[in-house]
Amino acid sequence: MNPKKFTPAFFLASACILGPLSTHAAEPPAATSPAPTKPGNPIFPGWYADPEAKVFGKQYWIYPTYSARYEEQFFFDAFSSPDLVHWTKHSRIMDTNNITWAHRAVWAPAVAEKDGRYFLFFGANDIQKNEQLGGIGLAVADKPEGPFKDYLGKPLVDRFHNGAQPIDPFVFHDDSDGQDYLIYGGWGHCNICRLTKDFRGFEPFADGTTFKEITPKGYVEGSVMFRRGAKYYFMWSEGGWTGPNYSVAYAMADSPIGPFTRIGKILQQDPKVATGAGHHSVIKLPGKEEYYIAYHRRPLGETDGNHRVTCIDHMEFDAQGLIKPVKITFEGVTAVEP
Ligand code: FUB
Repeated sequence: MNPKKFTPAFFLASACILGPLSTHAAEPPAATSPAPTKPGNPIFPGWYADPEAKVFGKQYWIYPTYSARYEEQFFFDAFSSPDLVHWTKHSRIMDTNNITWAHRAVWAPAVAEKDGRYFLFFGANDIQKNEQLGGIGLAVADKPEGPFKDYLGKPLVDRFHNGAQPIDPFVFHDDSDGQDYLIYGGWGHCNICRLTKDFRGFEPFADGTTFKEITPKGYVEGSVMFRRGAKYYFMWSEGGWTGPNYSVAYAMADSPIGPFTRIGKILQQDPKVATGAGHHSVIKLPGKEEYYIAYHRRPLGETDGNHRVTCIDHMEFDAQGLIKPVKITFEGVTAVEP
């Protein structure tokens, strides 16, 4: 399917309107309208959650979960932008037609570029116990827009370790030593694993463990890690994802394996803007100390747990390196090239 472009005027007009999945765009702006410089939140139409935001070359990419009934979650769409304002939809970059073991609840992608290829980690099937088929899978493509095909022919993580449901993968590349880590886990437990160079499996830590638990207090799911200076920031979602209190908290440590002590919440609902703000990712502008947070939230007054929309706002640090509470907005951010 051809990519579909979205104009910011649509979002400025509709940002405050509560409604179901929108498939129709507003009239294009008149020729005399000033060029829009902000996308408004949400940044594109549709029910999309768990946004994984990346910069690949001169493009921003967002890989979200299609937020619907589990049986309808058998594919991923992606969105690209040159400036965080104008977004193009890439439909069905991966679907379970070519992932034999995955059939439902395809969730929360994480995408990593390695040696010119793009690896998409995802959760599938929402397994409840080890006897079920599913877990965290891996697909690969030659381009960020796919098409992504099964890489392993089976899940990469196919069972519970340390109580962690195998969902919500995140790939952390530590540029201090070149090691790639898979960090993942639902049901209140988080594991970190050292990925092998070919991403086909794991190699143990020095102490012999492969699935190392790093769960901080309050952790529910949706892990994110990045390094800023010498500090490792670990972020996660708290609360129930269908409710208003879903939120994001964080910790800092001197190593990717912690120990991580919860510092506080930095993203949550705002009664004037939206509820259930959580499951995020972080964009850093290459070469600059400028950060953005991509996250999902629920429109005010909405009670359907699946009505989650993708938004971007600024994320800032104080002089001590602590993350300041994020102000969630309808306006979004100003156009900026990566
Ligand atoms: O979107 C499905 C699930 O909801 C994700 O895996 C969780 O993190 C929550 O956002």
